[in-house]
Amino acid sequence: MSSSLPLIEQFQRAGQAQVFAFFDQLTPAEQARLLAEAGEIDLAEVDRLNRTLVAKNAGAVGVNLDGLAPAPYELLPANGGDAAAWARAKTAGEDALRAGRVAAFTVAGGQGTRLGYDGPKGTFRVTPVKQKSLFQVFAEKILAAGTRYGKPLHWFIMTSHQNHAATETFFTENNFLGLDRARVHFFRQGRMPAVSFEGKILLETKGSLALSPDGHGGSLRALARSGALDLMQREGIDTLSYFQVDNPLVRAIDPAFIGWHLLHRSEMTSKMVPKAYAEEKVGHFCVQAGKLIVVEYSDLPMAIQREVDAAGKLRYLAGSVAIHMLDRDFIRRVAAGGEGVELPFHRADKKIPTIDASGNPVKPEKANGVKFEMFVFDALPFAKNPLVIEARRADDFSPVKNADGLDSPKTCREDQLRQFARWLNANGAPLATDATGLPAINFEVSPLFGYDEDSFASSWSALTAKPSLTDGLYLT
Ligand code: UD2
Repeated sequence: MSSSLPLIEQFQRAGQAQVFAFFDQLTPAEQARLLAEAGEIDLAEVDRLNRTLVAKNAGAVGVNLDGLAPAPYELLPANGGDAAAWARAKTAGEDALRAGRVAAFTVAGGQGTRLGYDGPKGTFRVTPVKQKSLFQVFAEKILAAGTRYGKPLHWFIMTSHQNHAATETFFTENNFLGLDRARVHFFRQGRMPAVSFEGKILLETKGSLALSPDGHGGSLRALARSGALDLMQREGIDTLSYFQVDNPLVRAIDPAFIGWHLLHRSEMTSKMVPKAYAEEKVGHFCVQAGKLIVVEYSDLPMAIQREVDAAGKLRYLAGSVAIHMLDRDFIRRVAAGGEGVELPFHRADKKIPTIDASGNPVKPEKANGVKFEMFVFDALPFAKNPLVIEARRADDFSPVKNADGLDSPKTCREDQLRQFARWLNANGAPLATDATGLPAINFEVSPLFGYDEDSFASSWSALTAKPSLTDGLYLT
């Protein structure tokens, strides 16, 4: 116990003595656990966040809107972009894939709370016929791209303390979804303590802290800490294709995106899709003081989100759909911090299960404290030559976030069907659809058959006997 005194004293001196209020009532094992959790906490960081984000005089929480303007982006050729430049980018991306310079990276630390799903979100089933999980869809895209370019890809998956073991078990039980297990790498993101509105670190029980994942921005630190960056370096990988676990439509490995990033010598490149409507809940690519930034929907006043130009088009049209290309050495630089390069934390007021002064559990009905999270897009202003390119929503973005309504399993399934139908129609196999492009039949294309227009076209043209397009068809 004597060796633990300094830690307890540090908490007392930092005004956080409540963390150990019940210490004497705990068993030795519980004491050890609490000390281990407390040892994870950077008290100076908590103190700084309390002063800057939590204290009553912390000033206006939120972003400074001075001099904010919409960010420029590379238009798709179909919308007036430079077709030759896109073709050059695609070739450069394909060369990088053949050279094994690219790895896939999925942030999968969040829980499917809004979806009402109990389990790692990546294990949620999304495809129309085979009911494949999100992880299965990504695995097959990564496998197929590796085969196409003759270099199997590495896949990094960031988990959280809550779902790490369950995620690993899922992969083990499912034979790594057909991938070589030596190329699939899991690592846990960091945690941050929640604090009360008075800045006191909250206990979840007498012997444990209220800890939560440090946000997807924590992925940059976690990539460094886990040794993933060193592994990339050893393997000759300098580019990471970043996407979220909730979006099965994503072009996980997109040669043109990779090529734009490399040819532009960009340290971080992002995809935008034009916002579908002003209130859509995505971040906005903006420029401010010469820097590219993303302003989250919750931080941009609705009046600004609704501004239109002379042609009636939304001014802040460029929606961030959380798809990025990251340079390995840039990640290392941001993870190391210092020299003004530091991802900021954001404050989120939440209902945090805790205990009262007598140690009884409290299930709050309204927000009782603050969680701190970092966002990966906050790295953009630190990147050299950052770039935004346009993506087609129909080919890159249909997340599963809510149980019903927008961004639900139903909308995502329908968007997958629309994509499969488009690929068939583009290859001379006409499939009747409604006005939104939704086919009348339920069918599925395995990413192993086609994971984008090009790969689908190659596989389809190689089929000597074309299948009949009927309900339940599964192309693999
Ligand atoms: C995110 C973006 C939003 C838009 C949208 C697109 C933020 C703040 N907002 O909104 O601008 O791009 O996505 O779908 O990012 N995750 C972790 N660890 C964490 C927190 C999240 O791994 O600590 C992962 C999570 O598993 C998921 C992704 O990050 O893959 C997004 O998390 P979210 O569901 O909280 O993001 P959302 O929908 O608020």
